Amino acid sequence: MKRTILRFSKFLKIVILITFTLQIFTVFAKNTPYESRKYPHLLGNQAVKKPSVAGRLRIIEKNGKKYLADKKGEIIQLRGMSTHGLQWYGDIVNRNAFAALSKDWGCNVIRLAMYVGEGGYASNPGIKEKVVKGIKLAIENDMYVIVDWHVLNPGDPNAQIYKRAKDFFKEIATSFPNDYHIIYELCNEPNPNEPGVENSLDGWKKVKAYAQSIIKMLRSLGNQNIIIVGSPNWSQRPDFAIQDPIDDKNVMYSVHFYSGSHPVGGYVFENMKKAFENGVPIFVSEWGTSLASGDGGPYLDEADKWLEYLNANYISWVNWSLSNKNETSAAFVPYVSGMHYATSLDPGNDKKWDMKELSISGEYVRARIKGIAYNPIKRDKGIKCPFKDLNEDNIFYEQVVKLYSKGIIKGTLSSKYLPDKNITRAELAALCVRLLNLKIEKYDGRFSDVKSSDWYADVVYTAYKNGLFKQEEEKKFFPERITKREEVATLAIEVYKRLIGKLEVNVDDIQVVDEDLIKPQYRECVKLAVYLGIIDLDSDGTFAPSKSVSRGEAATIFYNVLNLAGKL
Ligand code: IDC
Repeated sequence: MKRTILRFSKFLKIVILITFTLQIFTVFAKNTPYESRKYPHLLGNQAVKKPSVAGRLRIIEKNGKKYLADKKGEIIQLRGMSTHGLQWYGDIVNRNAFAALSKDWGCNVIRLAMYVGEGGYASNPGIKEKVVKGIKLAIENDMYVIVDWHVLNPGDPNAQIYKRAKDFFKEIATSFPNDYHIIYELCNEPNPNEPGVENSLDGWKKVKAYAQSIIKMLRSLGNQNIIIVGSPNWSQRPDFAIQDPIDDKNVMYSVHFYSGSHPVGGYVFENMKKAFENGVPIFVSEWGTSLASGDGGPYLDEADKWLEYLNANYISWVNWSLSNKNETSAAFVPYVSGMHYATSLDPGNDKKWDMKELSISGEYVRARIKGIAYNPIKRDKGIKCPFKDLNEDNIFYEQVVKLYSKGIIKGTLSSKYLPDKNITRAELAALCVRLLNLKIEKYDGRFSDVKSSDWYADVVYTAYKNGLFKQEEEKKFFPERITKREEVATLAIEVYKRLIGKLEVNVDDIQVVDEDLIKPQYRECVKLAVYLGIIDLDSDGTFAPSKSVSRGEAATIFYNVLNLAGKL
């Protein structure tokens, strides 16, 4: 009996031990961020040292590869943010923002993107003061600072518009003689835009000639700072420097990528890897979580893959951008009509930005700079369906609530959405104006059938002013008229085009059974809308162009438009 009890208690002990161990494992697995299992180099930031510790930067060689190193010759990694164009989002250059970026975000570098074209330095040389202030604030806040001469359009850094480059760099270098915080980036992105440089060794030679003359000037002033040089095809060809490098021991070559357009293993990545493995010092001075347009996405999984490689190889990186523009790559929440205000680029005295003020991209990049796990805050929550006549079973529910959450559909007095009611021209005007975030224009009373007191007076006028609707009669808008499928399809394509910039699709091969019934002026857009999946054909392949469109269907159509444009 005693032996059985003994044996039993031993058995019990083992069971308890196993259960306990299993529990520890599950707790551990639950608390282990996915990064440490998939991408071990995304966590931690040991090599991200501040200038007060790391001092003057230089390039060192180790096993045939070149790395950025601190004053002791130890490898260092810079991680930080780039401003957007200073001529547009220059308000970011303020004391509170720089303090927050350094302390709360853990940046040890900031990049000042000084456009030359597009209203930048060439036409507005006063913008230089933003750069000077930015340098001072970066130094005060213990960050390195990249002075970026933002060559973008045109693409040849030797083009006439960039003629003051050397003078500009000379002025900065004389104002801050050999200050080790500063890194000079001589040409953001050489590219083929006229007058441009081609993506070839010849194109590289033009960039190199431009860079060499500025480097020579800087070195003759006794400046030893790190200098970053761009390469053809929007700084995607650092590999040209394998065979044809610039003769200077502190020059690095930039690589720019956008994770939605440039996958790991693709062209840009492979060019970078080849260059790096062949002893070219690489600096990723601009990358984004979006498509190359700056919008769409975000593509965070692909960004993880890139950063894993960069961190594992101590390649420095800087993310685009510190703005509250309504584009995915922007780090701060933008103004969205009816939904939220834009985040201020000044977080306030001794404050930092709240997570809710950061965009998805901003929140993600902050975690990656700090090297902490990315645990996104919940967004879009708390938005309950305000319409009593729409429950989750309704086929339009998801689309209507999503558009409501984005401020595109507003609540109604009756708290009903009336999904089956036909949509009117005025209601469509309101949808499109909000969807495109157009500035609301005050109605001037021009239409005999629109009174200033009508709820839609201003949106109808705004839509008219922005050319969204074709006018049949000069003095009438027909606000209460219901719209046909062919008209809505055409409007949807117009809105889509404005969201993405351009649209090139050949509609010749697209089949619609009742094509002859579509009015000629709508035919192309209807086919496009069908092709893009914005609006569906019936199961028999007909489009039924003259049928009306319900409010639920309209919500779905414009939901599709937003989704396709990467703006949901
Ligand atoms: C983009 C901005 C966008 C602006 C556009 C043109 O995000 O708001 O309208 O420039 O000025 C780059 C450029 C950088 C681009 C960015 C995204 O260096 O200026 O910013 N990008 O398109 N290279 C690849 C992508």
